[in-house]
This record gives sequence, structure tokens and C-alpha cells, in this order.
Amino acid sequence: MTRPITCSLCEAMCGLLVETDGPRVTSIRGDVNDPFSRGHLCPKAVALQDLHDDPDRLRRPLLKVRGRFEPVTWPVALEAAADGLRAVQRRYGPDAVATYAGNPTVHSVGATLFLPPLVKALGTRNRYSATSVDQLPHHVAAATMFGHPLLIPIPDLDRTQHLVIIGANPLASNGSLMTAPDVARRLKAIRARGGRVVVVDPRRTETAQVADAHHFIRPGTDVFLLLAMLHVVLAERLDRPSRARELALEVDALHEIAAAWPPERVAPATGMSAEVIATVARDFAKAPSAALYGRVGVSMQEFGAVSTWLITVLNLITGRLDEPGGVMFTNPAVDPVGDKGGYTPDRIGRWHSRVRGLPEFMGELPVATLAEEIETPGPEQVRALLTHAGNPVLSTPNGGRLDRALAQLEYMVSVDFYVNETTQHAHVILPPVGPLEREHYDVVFHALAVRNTAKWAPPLFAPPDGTMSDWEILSALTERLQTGWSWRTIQQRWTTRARRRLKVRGMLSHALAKGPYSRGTPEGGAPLTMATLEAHPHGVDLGPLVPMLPHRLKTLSGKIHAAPAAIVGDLPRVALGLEVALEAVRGATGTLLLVGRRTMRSNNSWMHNSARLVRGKPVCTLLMHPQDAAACGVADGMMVCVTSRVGSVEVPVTTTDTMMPGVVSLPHGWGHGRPGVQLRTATTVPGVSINDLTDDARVDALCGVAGFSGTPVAVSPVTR
Ligand SMILES: Nc1nc2c(c(=O)[nH]1)N[C@H]1C(S)=C(S)[C@@H](COP(=O)(O)OP(=O)(O)OC[C@H]3O[C@@H](n4cnc5c(=O)[nH]c(N)nc54)[C@H](O)[C@@H]3O)O[C@H]1N2
Ligand SMILES: Nc1nc2c(c(=O)[nH]1)N[C@H]1C(S)=C(S)[C@@H](COP(=O)(O)OP(=O)(O)OC[C@H]3O[C@@H](n4cnc5c(=O)[nH]c(N)nc54)[C@H](O)[C@@H]3O)O[C@H]1N2
Ligand code: SF4
Ligand SMILES: [Mo]
Repeated sequence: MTRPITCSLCEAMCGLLVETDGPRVTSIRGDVNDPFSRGHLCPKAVALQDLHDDPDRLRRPLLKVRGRFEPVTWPVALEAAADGLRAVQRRYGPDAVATYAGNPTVHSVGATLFLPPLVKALGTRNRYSATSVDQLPHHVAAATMFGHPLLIPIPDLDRTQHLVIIGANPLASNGSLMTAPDVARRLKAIRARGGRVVVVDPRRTETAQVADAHHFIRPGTDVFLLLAMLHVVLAERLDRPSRARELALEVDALHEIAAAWPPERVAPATGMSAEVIATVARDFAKAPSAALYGRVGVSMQEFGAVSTWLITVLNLITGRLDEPGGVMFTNPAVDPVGDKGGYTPDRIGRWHSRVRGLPEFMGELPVATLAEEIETPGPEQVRALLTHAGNPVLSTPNGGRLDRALAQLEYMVSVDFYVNETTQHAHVILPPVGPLEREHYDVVFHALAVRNTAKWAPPLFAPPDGTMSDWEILSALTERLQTGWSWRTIQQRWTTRARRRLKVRGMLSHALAKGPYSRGTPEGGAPLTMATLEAHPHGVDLGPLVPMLPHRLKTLSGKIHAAPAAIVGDLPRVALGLEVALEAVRGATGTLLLVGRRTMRSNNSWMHNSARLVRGKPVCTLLMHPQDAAACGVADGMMVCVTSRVGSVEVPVTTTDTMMPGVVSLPHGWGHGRPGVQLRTATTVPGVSINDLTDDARVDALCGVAGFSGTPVAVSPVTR
């Protein structure tokens, strides 16, 4: 049997055709009939089979008994999990339990829908997620400018004539906040139609190598580059003031701000010449259509929020926002933005983290504070943790400290199907079924895609007897917390499995009926319902992105806020930051700046147990410019010791002139050599964790996102 599904590993939403023989996968290939991905897939797609077959993937819950995991029944595990967390709350109050939601949460429709009610049932203010080691600045800019954290403008990749990519490497990552299967083909098409692609990155990446121009930038200094670009655009009157004023308030404030940032002032800090900065700005502003796009390289910084705001400001002021070929808003069939509006500025920082006083945003606190909240005694100390689809020991700054802190917890529950660096600390592990055993609809990524499409896939395999899907686990925990009922009672109320599975489908059906295509699709099609989606198993094309302003805005004013007070208020810190950066450049004494990278065959921290993906040359090496290597007395292939304020790791070095001198790069998601990890393939190629070097003290003070980019490190040969 061959069935179409959607790959749920990264954001690209590739359509796959999976051939099965009974309970086995026999082949996975790209689905040429998927209207969006048109047959594209990457090497990770076939690893879905390895994940499905992986003997280390848990199918039964585990309970820690006298320090060792033992398999137990679902009733025992679910009741222990809910009661263990509740007991801590009874003793110390609701905030004593923290929650952490990891990245795969948003790749699962069941978890996307059913994790929020569980977190709500726990009633804690100590909520964390991977957002604060990733896209948080995008939400801050979207909320303050457009009135909703999910109103993120997406590059109109298929029509733009000029794409500037800052701090993203979509040829390795397959695109982020820019869902676009086969980015390589789409970038090639820009150049084929006479357009240009420009990359700004401290590494000459795979993407930079297929671009028209690439410029090195000193990590963490993008904010200065962007301010100078704004200066050039406004000083040279390359903006489209009438369009900007039609859409936005506070445009005058931008002129005042930009005046202070001529390229000459910032050039030495960025490592880009004033001439190059001005050229990047002019080419962007003068192109017939253009999109300025920045991703994790600019959002995981000490000035992540201001930088992300400036990217949107530059798009707005040059008339690129909401225009074909620029950056546009999506019109998803299931709309996570919804019709509720008015995300007012007082919704930011409604509470603050206890120890460091960092602000809440979207109901969450920055995960860079989690370890200190566990370690620091006091009435609201975190004493228990629920993780869902997350591996914060490898994915958050100063992961080593968090690793030690987790060992101190009185109770920990992980909803996860691996015993890894994080979940090994849990008292109970509740494993959901794998991605091939659950239904799929991309509630989040359709809303971030370069084209409006919709696709539903029922589970490829029926979940085996005695297993539970993520939403069943999450709603069982919610009900237990709310009612104290036994799992058997909850189960009886849910009755048959078939009816239970309808729950996710029913919620989607309801959401479609409230969505923009409930009265018909573009070009006069019938209303879009679950029946439509079921009749089109390869997906439904809803056309290119269309102008959505002003009606898509959720601000109370009905206008864009070009210069939100919360963000503009951070500019004095940026000015201080420039002084610090200039000083650092002047006084550079063997300190190197560390950045991260992604590789095509790896997926954050959790796909290294696929033998197929980790075969071949090791990818967890330190990339270093030959000149820096020589200065540190190391040569290609040697083991080096990399040391930061918080820790050190030993890793082989790869010398390459694709690195900017003064900058070194390590991939993230490695470091499987810790004791307790039960991943038999990953532990044979453990690598080291970049987050044993990144510093939890380095955050963007405005929003608390981790300041990964440009962690100062020293490199020395390993002498043994
Ligand atoms: N193969 C693969 N694909 C993935 C993932 C994966 O782990 N593996 N993860 C997925 C996830 S969760 C996400 S969020 C996306 C992320 O997708 P991307 O944002 O494309 O992520 P990266 O490939 O890490 O690219 C970030 C780039 O920023 C550069 N950089 C670092 N610091 C700075 C800086 O200060 N300034 C500038 N200008 N550049 C800087 C780095 O050198 C790197 O080239 O990828 C997704 N796709
Ligand atoms: N230095 C540095 N650090 C980074 C980054 C970087 O570029 N540099 N990137 C950051 C980014 S963008 C992100 S998104 C984070 C990711 O960080 P996290 O979200 O914390 O971790 P992941 O590595 O995605 O691990 C996912 C976990 O979910 C489990 N899992 C997979 N699928 C499912 C499922 O369907 N259900 C459940 N319940 N569990 C599942 C896996 O077993 C694994 O334990 O890392 C961040 N950390
Ligand atoms: S690009 Fe992403 S969605 Fe497409 S096959 Fe690869 S991992 Fe899956
Ligand atoms: Mo991410």
C-alpha cells in the first residue's frame, strides 16, 4: 500500500509517499502530486522509517524505581505523573512546577491542541519553551507592531526579485518562518528570473555559496548593520513614505532614530565596510521587489528583538510589506491568529522571573532562567518539571548547569519517546506514538508558508495496542489533574478509540469552519471542509500569498506601530552595545566568537539515533579560519579544547576559509556522551554540546531570548 503523508521533522512540510507492507515501511519518496513540495524531500525523510523501527524508541511508559527505569502500565504511569506534580504543588504552591515545551510540539497537531489545556490545568507561572532559544524576537516584533505574536511576515520567495538573508542558512535548515519545500530550487529560480540573493553571515554557508553576494558580519552586530541600513534608506530617500504612512503610525520616529546611525559609525564593529553596508541597503531599496529576511542567527542574540523589529521596519519603510515579491502575511485555512485582537503592550512582562527579573512574554518565561529557578532557594523555587518534546539539556544555554539542576528536582515528568540527556532525569516518562502513527495537519506551519495550502493526513499506521498518542496522554493528565479520576474512569468516558481519534479531526473541522475558506476557496471553489481535505490526500493549493492589510492587523488602532515603545526603549542599550563591540574589536586578544550551525542530516538534538543519518564523516567539528588556527597553534583534524565562561569541550577542528576570521562554529544538538542516555546509535557518535559553552547570563534583556551568537571562547590544542 502507498499513502501520502507530510514529513513532520522540519518546517518545510514536504509531501511524502510511503509504501508499507503490513506494519513495515518499505520505501519513502517525495510526492510529486503534492501541490506545494512537488516531489522534494531531504535525506531526513527516510529517517522517519528509522524512527519508526528504532528499538530505542519507547512504546511503554517508564517509572524510575530506586534510580532505574522500569516499564509500567499506563494507569500506573499516568496517575504517578499527575499525582507527583500535584503533590509538589500542594506542598509548595502552583509555581513550584515548571513546564517546558520543545520544538516537536508544534509539529504535532495533537500536541499543539492538547498541551495548552494541560499547562493551564497546572496553573503555574513557570512556563518555558524552546521559543526563548529560537523565534521569541519575531513574536515580540509581531505583537508590538501588528497586534498579534503570530502575525509574522513571510518572504514571498516565489515572486521576489531580491532576497537578503541575514543569519539563516535555508540550504541546510530547509527554511524557518518561511515554510518552503525545496528552498534550493526556489533560490535558483530567483536568480533565473534576473533577481539577486544576498547573504550576511559570519560563515560562507551553503546558502551563501549559491547567492550573488555574501558578506561576513561579526556575530551579534546585526543590529548596528540594520540601523545603518535604515539610515541609508531614509537619508537617501529610498523609502516609500506614502505607503508606509498609509499603513503605519509612528513613521516619523524612525527618521529620528535612524539619523544617529550612519554606516561609518557602525562599520568597524560589524566587520563590514561602510561602503558595503550602504550598497546592501541601496540594492535592497531599489530592487523592483525585495524581501529582507532574518532568522536564528539574528534572533538568538543579545539584540534579537530590536534586530527583528528593524528587519520588519526596513521592509515596511521600503514598501515591501504586504506586497507581492516582498514579505507578506499568510491566509491559512486553520488560522492560529483567530479573530481575537488587541495584543496591547501591557501584555508583555505581566510577571517576571523570580531570580533575575526577566519578563514573561506570551505567558512564558525565558528558559535561560530555568536552572537558576531550580537552584535558588525561596518560596517560589521550582521543584518539579514537566517536559514535552524537549531536550533543554542540549538545547538551552549553559545546558551543563541545567543538567545538574534537573538532578536536584523532587519530581520530573517527561512526555517523550526517548531516554535522552534530559528525560533521563525524569521520574516518569510517558511515550507517545511516533509520527507515522498519528494524524497530521500543520496548524502552525501552514501559517508560516510562502504559499497558502492545506493538507490533512490520517495516521499511516493504526497506533499499536497498548500505545497512546500525544494528545491522549496530555488530555489524560489534564483530566487527572482536574478531577482526580483514575485512568480507567477517564478511559471509560472516552469510550472507543475511534471516537477518541475523532477529537483532533473534530477540532480541525470546527477550525476550518471558522477559517477564511469556509465559504469557498479562491477561484470560486467549494467551501473547504475536512471532507475536501480527505478527498485531496496530496494537499489542496489555495494560491499565492495575497495582500492582507490592513484587515489582518490586530492592533487596537487598526494601524501598524512602526516604533513600539517597548522596543524603542531598548535603543539606549543598543548604543552601549556599540561601544562594547567597538572596544572588543580594538582590544581583540585571542578571544574567538562562537556561533552555531545546522547540518542537512541532523535535526536539532534528536535524530542522531538513525544510523543512516549519522553515517560518514563526523559533522560535529569546530570550524575555524586557518589564520585563527595557526594563531592558536592547532591544525586541521586536531583535537582542541574550547573554553567559555561556563565550560569547556574537546572537539576536532576543521580549518576552512568559509569562516570569518575571529569566528568559530559548532553545530548544536550534539553531546550524547552523558551518562544515562539510552540511544545506542547516537552514543557511538556523541559529539559535544555547543550549549556546554553558551552562557545563560547572555540574554536579550528586552525579551530574554538566549544570546547564543558570538559567545566568547578560547581555543587551545589538547595536549595529552
Ligand atoms: N537540517 C536541519 N534543519 C533544521 C533544523 C536542524 O536542526 N537541522 N532545525 C530546525 C529549526 S528548529 C529551526 S529554528 C530552523 C533554523 O533555520 P536557520 O535560521 O536557517 O538556522 P541555521 O541553519 O542554524 O542558520 C543560522 C545561520 O546564522 C549564522 N549566524 C550565527 N550568528 C550570527 C550572527 O550574529 N549574525 C548573522 N548575520 N548570522 C549569524 C550562522 O552562521 C548560520 O549560518 O532550522 C530548522 N531546520
Ligand atoms: N546553541 C544553540 N542552541 C540551540 C539552537 C542553536 O541554533 N544553537 N537552536 C535552538 C532551536 S531553534 C530550537 S527549536 C531548540 C530545540 O530544542 P528542544 O525543543 O528543547 O529539543 P529538540 O532537540 O527539538 O528535542 C526534541 C525532543 O522531543 C522528542 N520528540 C520528538 N518528537 C516528539 C513527539 O512527537 N512527541 C513528543 N512528546 N516528543 C517528541 C525527542 O525525543 C526529543 O527529546 O534548540 C535551540 N538550541
Ligand atoms: S526538508 Fe524537512 S519536511 Fe522536507 S523531507 Fe526534509 S526534514 Fe522532512
Ligand atoms: Mo527552532
